[in-house]
Amino acid sequence: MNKIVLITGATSGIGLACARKFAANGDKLILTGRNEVRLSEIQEELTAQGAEVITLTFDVRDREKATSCLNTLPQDWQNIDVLVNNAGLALGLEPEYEGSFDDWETMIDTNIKGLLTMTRLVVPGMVARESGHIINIGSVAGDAAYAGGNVYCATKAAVKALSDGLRIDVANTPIRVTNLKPGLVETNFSNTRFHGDTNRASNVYKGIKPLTGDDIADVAVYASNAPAHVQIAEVLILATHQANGSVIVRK
Ligand code: NDP
Ligand code: 8X3
Repeated sequence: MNKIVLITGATSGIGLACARKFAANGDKLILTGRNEVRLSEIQEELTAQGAEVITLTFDVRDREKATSCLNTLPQDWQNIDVLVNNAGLALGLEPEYEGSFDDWETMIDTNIKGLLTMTRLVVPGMVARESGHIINIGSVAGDAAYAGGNVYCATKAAVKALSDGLRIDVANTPIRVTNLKPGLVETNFSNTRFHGDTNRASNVYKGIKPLTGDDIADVAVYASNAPAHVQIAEVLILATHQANGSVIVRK
């Protein structure tokens, strides 16, 4: 309780749901994202409910800006207890041999390198304080590739490898590392994937009751609240009629 929680990509979907759930849990929030106006609106919403919130506007791909923003944190906000590496995206669903170089670069730079940047910037303080928790938002997509998922799936497989690697690297400390692997969650994810084609995006969730951002945020808060000797290492969270990244039964 009353931890300092930094969430990347807090302006939408799972990140926003985490902001609301951690705030309701009594935690202090550092909300980061690219959309300054949206961040201010969310800050206003949560402070009206009694939460303490700081916002930082940066793109996780911009290492220098991320570094300088973190350096602006007041002294008593620098001891980040929980890092939620959530910012991420999928772009396209083309076969690997037809994919867009630009889309690949954006996914790799955001989902892998952005996550690594945040980890590199925040975790040394946790190690020095011998306290902390990193919650990475991986995906069922990281367990096995699905048709057209190729590069996105590879980035989420990387999130699993980086979570597992970090867990080994901090095993001699009280720091915990959690990889949350959601399946179908209805957010802005598919709109982004299909470059704003809302019809195509809504078809992704047709005939199945998808997960919500809140469903994932509940697990993140649970992992954070678990007793210090309990490390929720990995959780796969699927919609009930989804069996894996490829098998989705629509009715
Ligand atoms: P949304 O599109 O709703 O939210 C994505 C968030 O990430 C937005 O706040 C977005 O900001 C932010 N973001 C994207 N790129 C950057 C960047 N370069 N720098 C900073 N912020 C960035 O999707 P979700 O909430 O669904 O996605 C959140 C995470 O969950 C992602 O890592 C995704 O891969 C993962 N995930 C999603 C699933 C799903 O089915 N929805 C399932 C499994 C995992 P902006 O608005 O500025 O783009
Ligand atoms: C998002 C879930 O199955 O669309 O990671 O890849 S999926």
